[in-house]
Amino acid sequence: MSTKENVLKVLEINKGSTISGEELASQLNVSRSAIWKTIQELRKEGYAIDAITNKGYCLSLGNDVLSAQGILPHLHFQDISDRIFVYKTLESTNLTAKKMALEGALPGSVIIAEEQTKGRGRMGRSFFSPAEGGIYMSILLRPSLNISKSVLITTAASVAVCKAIEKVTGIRCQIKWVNDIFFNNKKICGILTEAVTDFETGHIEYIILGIGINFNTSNSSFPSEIASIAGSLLPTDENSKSEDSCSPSRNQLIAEVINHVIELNDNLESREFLKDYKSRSLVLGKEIRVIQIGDSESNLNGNLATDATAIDIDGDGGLIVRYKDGTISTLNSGEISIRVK
Ligand code: BT5
Repeated sequence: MSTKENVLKVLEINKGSTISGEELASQLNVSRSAIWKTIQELRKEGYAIDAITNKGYCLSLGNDVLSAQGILPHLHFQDISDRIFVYKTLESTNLTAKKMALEGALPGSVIIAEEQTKGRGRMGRSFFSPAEGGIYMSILLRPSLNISKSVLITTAASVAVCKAIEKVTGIRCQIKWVNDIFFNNKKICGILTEAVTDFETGHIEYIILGIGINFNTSNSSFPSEIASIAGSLLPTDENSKSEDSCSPSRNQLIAEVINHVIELNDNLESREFLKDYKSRSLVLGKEIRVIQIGDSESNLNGNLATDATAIDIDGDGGLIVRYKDGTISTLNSGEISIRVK
């Protein structure tokens, strides 16, 4: 680790408390002037570090720059501590994760960006990923079950994200089948699960679990096309943006998402999380409209857009629906969208 990473690590562990330059220097076995230089560099990168006369340096509790060092103190699985990669800007964390997987990255690797320039949704849609206030992350997982059960992975991930959000913020979110997380009737998170296949064998090597969360994205920043549907977990307006030092941090939430995803992924077969999934469902018991891919979403009267009632979630995360003619069917494909009416 570089001196900068080491200094940041010690400051993150002591976040909110002061640590003297002398102590930092002796802990890290470098000179005090090296510490001073490093602190200046970190400040330039946006870290809120106070220098308190005769006491030392203090990373402010309100500091929320994303970093591996900020995530690690909250991570339960220290065996992946060297697989957390944080970037300022990426086209798409899923895309980078895919490249890294093909270059041999280990399972449990997590790719995080402060901003995405080409954030991806399902079926070629885009995910708005501005630089401030969002969380964009992709986790590389080894599939522990047949790919035909891939909906189950997205299902488990939705529950993992909801549990992490609840732990860090106290907010209870709801899930719209299959991959959208809602708070106050607004979409605050989307999940995109993709597979990396071995070219020669056709075997699925990795699942890339992409998660985008509007954490404290300013409501006024959403582009007009999604302004009425998108929301933020900790809704902020430029005027009311909280500087509260006790507010939860993105680093903390990222760590909890990783903790919960790994825990649930290791126990997918038990399907215990389905109970939680159902209790958070926004669609069960509701009238919905089922839209098949290829069907224009702007033309909902096309043949493939059908009205139904959502009646249950099956053991593999599929949505069981009853159509108007009484036919019962299970929706499994990721190539289907639903609208709650
Ligand atoms: C999703 O697709 O919601 C999956 C989004 C996954 C994003 C993560 S970020 C990290 C990783 N890297 C990536 O490149 N992607 C993943 P879908 O269900 O297709 O929803 C997309 C639709 O949601 C868009 O067509 C918009 O209507 C809406 N939308 C776009 N950006 C949004 C945002 N920031 N918040 C809420 N809704 C949004």
